[in-house]
Amino acid sequence: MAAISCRGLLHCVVLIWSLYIHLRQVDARILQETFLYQVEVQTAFQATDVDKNFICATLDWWPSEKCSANNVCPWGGAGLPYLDLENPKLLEAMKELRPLVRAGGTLENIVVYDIGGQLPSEPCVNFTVNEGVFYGFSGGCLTMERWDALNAFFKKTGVEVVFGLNALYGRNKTKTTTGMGSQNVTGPWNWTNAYELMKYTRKKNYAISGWELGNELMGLAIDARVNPLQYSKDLRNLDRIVREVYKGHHTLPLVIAPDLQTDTYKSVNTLLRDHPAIKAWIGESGGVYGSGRHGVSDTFIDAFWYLDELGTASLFNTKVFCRQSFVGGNYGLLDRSTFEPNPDYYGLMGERVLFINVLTLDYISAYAHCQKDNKGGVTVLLLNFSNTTTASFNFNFLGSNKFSFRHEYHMSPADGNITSQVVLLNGQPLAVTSDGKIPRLLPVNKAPFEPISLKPLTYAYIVFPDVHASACERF
Ligand SMILES: *[C@@H]1O[C@H](CO)[C@@H](O)[C@H](O)[C@H]1NC(C)=O
Ligand SMILES: *[C@@H]1O[C@H](CO)[C@@H](O)[C@H](O)[C@H]1NC(C)=O
Ligand SMILES: *[C@@H]1O[C@H](CO)[C@@H](O)[C@H](O)[C@H]1NC(C)=O
Ligand SMILES: *[C@@H]1O[C@H](CO)[C@@H](O)[C@H](O)[C@H]1NC(C)=O
Ligand SMILES: *[C@@H]1O[C@H](CO)[C@@H](O)[C@H](O)[C@H]1NC(C)=O
Ligand SMILES: *[C@@H]1O[C@H](CO)[C@@H](O)[C@H](O)[C@H]1NC(C)=O
Ligand SMILES: CC(=O)N[C@H]1CO[C@H](CO)[C@@H](O)[C@@H]1O
Repeated sequence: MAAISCRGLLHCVVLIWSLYIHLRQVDARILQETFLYQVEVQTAFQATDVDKNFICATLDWWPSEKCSANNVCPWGGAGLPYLDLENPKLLEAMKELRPLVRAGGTLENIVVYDIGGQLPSEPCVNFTVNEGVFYGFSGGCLTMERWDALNAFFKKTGVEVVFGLNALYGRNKTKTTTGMGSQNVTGPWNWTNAYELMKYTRKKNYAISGWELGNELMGLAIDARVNPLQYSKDLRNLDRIVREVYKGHHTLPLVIAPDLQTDTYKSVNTLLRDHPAIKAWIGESGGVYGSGRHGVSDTFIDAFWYLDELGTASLFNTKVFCRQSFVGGNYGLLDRSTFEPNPDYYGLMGERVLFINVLTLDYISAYAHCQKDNKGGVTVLLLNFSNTTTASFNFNFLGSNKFSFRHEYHMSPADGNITSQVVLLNGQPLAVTSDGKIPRLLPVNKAPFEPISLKPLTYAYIVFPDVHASACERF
């Protein structure tokens, strides 16, 4: 639910007045025992904006040998070195969604870049299972042929990319502890290999919009932990080489410090303050730790986590929200063997966020954004967490209340099975066309007097194209 906040006296008066109306309606609702929900959307001013790159998805490094505890190995050929970049369905799905791509993940920390004549001091070999080192794999190599192919793919699909660097390069990766605990690593990051990759990238004119220093190396780190003081020194080196390599370039790529978890990291925070080009953000958010769970994180029901989280994040000034993963593991937006979109792939929310308030929030989540690509329109996402009851909604737009029709996009699972990988839009399955094209999302049109009704455990996008929300007129 969106919190409503007062901005100035006039707004407070409006809000208190509408709250009063609300309370009278609750009264009426209880007395009449109806199930009519009052929804109120503030259209005169916006809550916040999300970044144009808010929707982000990861491409990870895992090889097919990566297995989870229950002996499921969910990566197949979806890792960065192995992904079939020519697959038409993959291309289409990437082109249509155009998320910010975060190329990285746990194994980014150990990958070595093979830059022609500049032989790295660590061997450039494929990943192999090795229980004696961090993350259970040694090796990992990015050849420049593969880097060229990946960048051609990024360019063809029009995505922006941030790349996670090998922050353990030059460090001892031998594991001395067993079990879940992480181990402190000492000594500095050897940045020379990253520097060579960056120079190559600049020379080739590949548009990388951010360079990220390692994956989950602080706080609740996986296997290897770098102390904050050392990390901030490493980050300074990264900042320095980015400035040097991109000297004279029209834009400086971002320098990204991922996964900062608390404000106790004074040195890192000071650095962030002194270097505004360095950003902290949500780098990876898969909902489920360790590659996801087939039958949950790749099915219809996952939307109740993912869309709710996206909605909440958008209200709280999160600039970028990276879904782990675009493809790979059991939490991909695409199925990793067919490259068909999983239900979470489809979405309609825009970039400008509005305040929305639903009376009696039990079981309901609601988010409102300005409609994508249509000035003045509003898109509302409603999720019904109840597995038993259907109810209807009454909309009130504060600031503008005339609309002559609305579009409804009801999302439900195939066969009423919430763990289905097939999502129905208004009762019809969404599936890519035979040539791999993403289906157009077609609404049903409703007149204002027709009730909005949402079945248990389903969600819907309700779009009001002609409500003339003033917060959505200006872009
Ligand atoms: C860092 O790595 C480079 C090769 O990439 C090597 O030549 C150099 O000696 C290393 N530096 C240190 C301090 O180990
Ligand atoms: C490394 O993996 C790539 C891609 O799977 C493969 O083509 C190559 O032959 C492998 N190299 C070695 C030395 O095994
Ligand atoms: C790495 O650390 C392990 C365990 O502390 C140690 O046995 C090994 O000698 C170290 N290797 C190097 C190259 O420093
Ligand atoms: C690892 O470093 C943290 C602080 O960064 C410290 O609290 C902890 O005691 C260290 N662990 C070991 C085994 O040295
Ligand atoms: C609804 O959820 C409750 C609690 O999880 C469960 O006990 C009940 O069986 C579910 N009902 C249906 C119709 O699925
Ligand atoms: C729901 O769909 C999943 C995935 O297709 C399947 O494994 C499961 O058996 C189905 N459940 C029911 C009750 O049909
Ligand atoms: C929008 C909608 O249908 N909401 C229903 C979701 O679940 C709650 C709890 O059962 C119902 O009361 C709502 O009517």
